Amino acid sequence: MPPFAARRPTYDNAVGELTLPALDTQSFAAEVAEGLRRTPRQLPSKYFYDALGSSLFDAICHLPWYRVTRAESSLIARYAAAIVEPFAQPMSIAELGCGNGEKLEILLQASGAAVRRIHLIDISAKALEAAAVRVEQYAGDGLLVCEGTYEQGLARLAASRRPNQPILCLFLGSNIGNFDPPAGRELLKVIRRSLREGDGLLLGSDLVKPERDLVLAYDDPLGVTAAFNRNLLRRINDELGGTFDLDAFSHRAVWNRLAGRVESHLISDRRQSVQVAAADLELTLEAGESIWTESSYKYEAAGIVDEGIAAGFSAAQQWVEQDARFALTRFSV
Ligand code: AVI
Repeated sequence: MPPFAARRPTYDNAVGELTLPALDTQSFAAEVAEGLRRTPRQLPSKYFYDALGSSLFDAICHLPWYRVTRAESSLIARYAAAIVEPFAQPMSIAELGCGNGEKLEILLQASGAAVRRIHLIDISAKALEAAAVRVEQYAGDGLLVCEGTYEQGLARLAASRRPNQPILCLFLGSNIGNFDPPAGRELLKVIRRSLREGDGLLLGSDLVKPERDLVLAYDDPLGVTAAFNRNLLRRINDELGGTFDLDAFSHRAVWNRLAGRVESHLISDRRQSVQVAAADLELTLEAGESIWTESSYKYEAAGIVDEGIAAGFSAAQQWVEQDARFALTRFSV
């Protein structure tokens, strides 16, 4: 029995652990084929997070140049009691894209809130395992783990909620920034529709800051973010029979001021042909041609409040870390 399974005493089998099909090999191959045929060529950033990608992301969060995680953690630690204050207790907490669960643990510890149910939703099995081990002791009434997309996790959350137990939904880490604004708006609406009166949403969003800081955050001198980016090609090679030569691609991060996003690219260092067997794909990349792998949108503090209200939430309270320029916004339903 794997150590994770042995350490899950509060698991509620009535709802069950979910491994949902949205991120299976077939979908991965189809999305890779579709993205690489586009102009400009693209790959979906949600596929960064296999076991190695999740570990590389954890390392990014420790880099001095990537301040998102530290800024958000310090806001949560400082304002934990105020964050949970409007919600009737005992409450449930759900985290969309929980990663390793570190920030959720800070909130649970620092707020002292009476929490019955904890719902963990992530596309990375490795991240879910780490998060479950971290927070299971706080889930008086069971831990529900959903390996799937945000939408799948939200549907499961709505279906399995307990009566008279408000839900605080966490969507942290500036994960909203990996959606383009229309898709981000749509996701906020989906979250709002999954919640009821008395519930809340805690949204963490990175803010616009000087270009130099933004580029360093996504192109660090240690090359960890470059490895995180190239790992997507390694994953395609391993899982889809790709022939990408990892040494022949350079990582590039660009601040697109007009669009309000940092773009991450993999630039082909030379003219080269690549095959991806499972995607039935053969392509030729020119020297200097880019594969656009990620967008990280940056917000203005007031703009985030507007987005939440436009999605149907009511009151908002916001805490801003001015030095790193990061905002935590709590919306009520
Ligand atoms: C997970 N996501 C919000 C991170 C971001 O900032 O866009 C992923 C990341 N990519 C490069 N560094 C971090």
